[in-house]
Amino acid sequence: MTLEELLASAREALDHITTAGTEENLEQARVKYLGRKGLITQALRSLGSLPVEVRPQFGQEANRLKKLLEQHLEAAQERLKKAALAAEAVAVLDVTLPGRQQDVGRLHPITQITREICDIFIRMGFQVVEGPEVETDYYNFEALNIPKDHPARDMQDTFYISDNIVLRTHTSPMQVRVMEQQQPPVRIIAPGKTFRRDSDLTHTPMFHQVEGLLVDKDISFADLKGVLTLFVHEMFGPAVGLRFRPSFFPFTEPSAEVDIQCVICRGSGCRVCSQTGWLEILGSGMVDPEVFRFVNYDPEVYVGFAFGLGIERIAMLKFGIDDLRLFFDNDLRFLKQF
Ligand code: 2U9
Repeated sequence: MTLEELLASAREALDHITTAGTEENLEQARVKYLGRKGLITQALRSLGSLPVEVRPQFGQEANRLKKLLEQHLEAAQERLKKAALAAEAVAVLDVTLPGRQQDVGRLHPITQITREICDIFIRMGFQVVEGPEVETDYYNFEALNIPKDHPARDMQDTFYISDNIVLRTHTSPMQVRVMEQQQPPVRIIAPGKTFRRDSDLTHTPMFHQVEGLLVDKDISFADLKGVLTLFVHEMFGPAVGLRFRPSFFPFTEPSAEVDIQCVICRGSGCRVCSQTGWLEILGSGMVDPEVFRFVNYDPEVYVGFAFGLGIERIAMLKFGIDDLRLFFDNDLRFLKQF
């Protein structure tokens, strides 16, 4: 092959490469000129059969042209790939169609209220702890001073997984678990799902609680009243009155239930408060020394108070919802209002 022939081949190759309309055409051009048996490749191979005096120039020229063609080939490949993608996009994407509206989700009202409650206690220095919903009999009952034959076990109508495993009936097992792990001071709240075999207008088999526990030296009932009063005022407003009523729980002694002035009628009496003007929203008390013995806290040194509240009830009062079951029907027309 002469130098002229080589240049003619290269020109022809360049023409094919730059005008190739499809990736297939381009591949044909590559094989024809730059493939193993391609014209340019052959030219380089035939170098040995050329007269010695023309070899260097021919070799140099052939290599330069090979590189040049390879560059053009690469550019053409890129161009055709982009064009193919664009063509595909046009085929599937009609940019004149109106956009699809993206639905924005929101937090379930129970989640919103749980966070609001937790935030109030976090500001008072409490830590949030979460744990298992399936519990042992020991953590759910025994360690909370509720032995096997205790009537409180009936009160709580439990879902049993086996003789010793239950769905927790309150979040109190978490407080026991934390006390097993650390010495006082303890300042925790335990939010979460709880389960009881109960299903009617005012009870669902699954519901939510927040329970709190504070253990330290020199804690008195006045601290309990202070913390819970602040909580009520943060949650329902500083003008809402509250009262502490004696009560009983197996794990606290003395115990008190907390009522707030009815948020619907402001205390004058209505259907929601059964004409009493008061709504029960919290249970509380000083931790029974028996409970401390289970976790090896010295009851002569440490004192504590605990409390519990039902989140659904708080949410119903805050949002003015009159049917508990609405929370769990999953009806977006209801949920979208919060
Ligand atoms: C430990 C010690 C004491 C948690 C408490 C209540 C009172 C209470 C109810 C409120 C409405 C449950 O959801 S509800 O039905 N709870 O009245 N809970 S004191 O006392 C504890 C917890 C853990 C170790």
